[in-house]
Amino acid sequence: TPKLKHVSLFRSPSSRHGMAEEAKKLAGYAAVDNHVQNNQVVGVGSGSTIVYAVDRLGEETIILVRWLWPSTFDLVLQARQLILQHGLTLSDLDRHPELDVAIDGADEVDAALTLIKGGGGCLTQEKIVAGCAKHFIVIADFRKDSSVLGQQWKKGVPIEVIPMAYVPVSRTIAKRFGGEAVLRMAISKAGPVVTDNSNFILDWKFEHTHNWKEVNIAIKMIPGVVETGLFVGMAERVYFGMEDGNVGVR
Ligand code: ABF
Repeated sequence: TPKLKHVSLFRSPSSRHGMAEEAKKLAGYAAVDNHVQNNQVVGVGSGSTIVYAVDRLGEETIILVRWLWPSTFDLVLQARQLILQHGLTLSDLDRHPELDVAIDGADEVDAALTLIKGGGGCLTQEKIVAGCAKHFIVIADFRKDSSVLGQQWKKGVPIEVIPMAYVPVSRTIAKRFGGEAVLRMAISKAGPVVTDNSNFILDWKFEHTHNWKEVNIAIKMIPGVVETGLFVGMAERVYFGMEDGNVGVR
């Protein structure tokens, strides 16, 4: 039976930031309450919203899957810490190649449940985990909800690339699809962001909406592209925590 630990979460936060935090919690809790049962194998992604979903799990019988190749990438460490702090069993795809459910955040969600992910730098492993799950559930606050990609998330589509290929890939994307694909730099500006797979990220700032399914396939075919942050036809349901304290479901 689904776990139904009802608590009232909404507390009139004083700022938009406070509202967004409450909204993340609403979404994370709703996803767990509606889709996770005891003794299931659950995959989780990274970011600030997933923290609330993991918080809601709270059962030692639930196993979480995440590929934790030794990495200093902070979001990978964050996921690992979260799992361990909650006393949950850490596993991987070697032991559990099939997941009951995967839950993850997103940077933007359109009307067709197409997602942009990877704003925090993680996308390839998250797409692998989502692809191994029977159900892929997304959680987000109200700021991620849009009818058309690009309305809310202004930083473009993250694309993970093999480091030696970032210039040719960037040129090919601009030539074929327009816009520009910019190498993501570390906040310190000391060098490029290096992903959890030791690759670089291009942020493709597209100029207009596309057929995302076709573009996703076409970009993946460019030599040097590892994965795109476009998740097309993968999300089964999205829970949005809303400003008024309700949960929107798409
Ligand atoms: C990861 O976390 C990324 O794919 C996505 O970019 C980000 C969402 O983070 P947050 O929940 O902090 O907005 O899932």
